[in-house]
Amino acid sequence: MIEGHKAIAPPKGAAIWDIDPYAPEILAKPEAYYAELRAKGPVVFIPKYGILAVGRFAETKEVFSDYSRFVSSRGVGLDDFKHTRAWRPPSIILEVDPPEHTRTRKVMIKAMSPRVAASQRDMFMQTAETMIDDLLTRDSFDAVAEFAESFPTTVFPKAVGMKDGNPRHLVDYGAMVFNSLGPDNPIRQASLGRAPQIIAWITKACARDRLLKGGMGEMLYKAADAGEITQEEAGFLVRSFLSAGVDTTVTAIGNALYCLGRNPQEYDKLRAGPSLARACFEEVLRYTSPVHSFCRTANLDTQVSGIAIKESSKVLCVLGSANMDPDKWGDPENFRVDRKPQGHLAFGVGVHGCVGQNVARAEMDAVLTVLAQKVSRIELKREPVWRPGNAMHALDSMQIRLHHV
Ligand code: OVM
Repeated sequence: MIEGHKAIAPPKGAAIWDIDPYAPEILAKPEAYYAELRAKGPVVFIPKYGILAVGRFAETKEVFSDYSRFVSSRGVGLDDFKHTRAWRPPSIILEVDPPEHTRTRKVMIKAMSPRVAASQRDMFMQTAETMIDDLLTRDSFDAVAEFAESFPTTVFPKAVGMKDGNPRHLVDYGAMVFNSLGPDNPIRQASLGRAPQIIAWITKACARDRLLKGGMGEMLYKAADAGEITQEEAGFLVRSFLSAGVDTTVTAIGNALYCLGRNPQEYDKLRAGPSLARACFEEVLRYTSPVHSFCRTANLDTQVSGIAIKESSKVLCVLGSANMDPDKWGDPENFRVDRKPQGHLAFGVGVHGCVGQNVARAEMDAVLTVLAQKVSRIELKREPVWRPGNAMHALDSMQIRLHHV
C-alpha cells in the first residue's frame, strides 16, 4: 500500500517515469511536465506512487469517461476507498458509479438547469457591477483575495439559499476537498489540518432549516419530499454544492483575469464583442484547467492503447495536459478568446461531467461581460504567484489594477 491505494507493477510496454506529479514546483508550473507526460507515451507508469498517468487527449478522455472500466466509487484521488477509509463520507454523486449515480445526478441536473442558471443572472450581474465599480477606484489590489474569492463567496451562497455563508469556511472547505485527492503530502496535510471546525460548520449549513425557500438547496429537499432521494441524501447533495461550487469558480475567475491581463490583444477582442464572454470562458478553462487532474480506478483487468492495465490500478487523468495536447488543439499555447475549444476536458466528460457548469458559466458570463463593459485594461502589477494544489491549478496572489474605459 502506498498512500492508501495498492501500488501496481509497471505494465509491459508502458514508459516508466521517475517523477512526483504532486511536487509543489510542478503543481505551480505544470506546462513542461504536461508536455513530457504526453511525449513519454499513451500510458505512463509512475513508480513513486505505483500508479499510471494519462495526459494525451485521446487516452485521458477514454479513461475519464468509461465509467464501467474506470470507476469513481473507489475515489477520484489517490486513496482507493476499497482499501482505505475516506476522510469524509464519500460524495453520493462524485464518488459513485451508475446506476446509483444516475439517480442523484438527475436531481442535481434539475437543481442547476439552464433555466435555474438564467434565473440567477440578474443577481450575478448586479454583484459583478458593484464589485467591479468598487475595484475600479483602487490603485491596485490582490485579484485573488479581493475579486476571485469575493465574487463566488457572495453569489454562490445566495444561489444555494444559505442563511449564513461564511466565505472563509467555504473557500477552505473547497481546498480540503480538492487537496484531499492527492497523496499525504504537506499540501493535503495543511488543508486537512483545519478539518474538524470547518466540517462541523459545513454539516450544519447543509441542514434544511439553514436553507431559504427558493434556493437551489431547497430544491434538493423538495426532491426528497417527492421521493426522488432521501432527506439525508438531500443534505449530502447540498454538501456537494459547497464542495464543488466555490473553489472551482474562485479559481476560474482568477485564471481568467490572469489570461486577459497577459493577453491584452485578446482582452481587446472581448471588449469589442462582449458576446464573446462565453467563448472566452471556455478558452480560459482549456488554457488553465482549474481542475488539473482527477483519478479513476480500474475495476477489472483491461487495456488502453495496447497497454495492459491491472484491476486496482489508479490512473491519474491529467486534464490540464489533455487540454494542451497539440494533436487535439493545433496551437494550444496560444490563448485565443474566439477559439471555441469544443470538447475540452476542464469540466470532465461523460456521465460525471460537471453538473454545475450552467451555473459556473452564468457566473463567469456576468463577470466577463461587466469587465468588458467597464474596464479598458487589466494591468498586472507584479508577477502572479501560483498556489500548488493537488487537484486545482489556482493563483495564490496577483496584484492588478483595473483601468476605466
Ligand atoms: C462532491 C464534489 C466534490 C468535489 C468536486 C466535485 C468536481 C464534487 O462533494 O460531490 O466535482
